[in-house]
Amino acid sequence: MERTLILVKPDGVKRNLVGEVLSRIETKGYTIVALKMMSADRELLVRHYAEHEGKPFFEPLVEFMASGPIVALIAEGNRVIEGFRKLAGATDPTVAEPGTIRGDLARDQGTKVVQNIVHGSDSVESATREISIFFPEL
Ligand code: DAT
Ligand code: MG
Repeated sequence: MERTLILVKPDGVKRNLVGEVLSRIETKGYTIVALKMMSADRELLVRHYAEHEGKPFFEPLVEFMASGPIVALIAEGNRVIEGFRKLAGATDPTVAEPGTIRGDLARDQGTKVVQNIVHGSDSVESATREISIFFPEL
């Protein structure tokens, strides 16, 4: 069965949207198989976002993701990687479709990095890599 790494980012936790995000994952029918609230340090975040190193939003992204607690979880189900990306919606919350997490719950805050409530792995390879970063104990 396929697995994906999902994060509720600091903006989602600050705005008390953890329950709303979990509810959308569960209502869709995916199974949450691991879940924790944590503070991500810089070293972990640099590994997680390695593909973006050197981009203008990289430092703001790492700083934002370290700015408060996050919730990390593993969801499981057939095609969950693609399915959660659809639930999350487009990266830019202004153009994310209504009905999606980002389209319904986020907007442009005028910050250097886009704040969009959730992260979801984008491929089987990313999911395996990201799960081992956030859940090394599994
Ligand atoms: P996604 O989270 O949809 O997979 P991504 O992996 O391309 O998007 O980027 C990681 C995060 O970085 C994204 O959720 C928000 C932020 N981001 C992406 N592109 C950006 C940009 N052009 N300007 C500012 N922030 C950006
Ligand atoms: Mg991504």
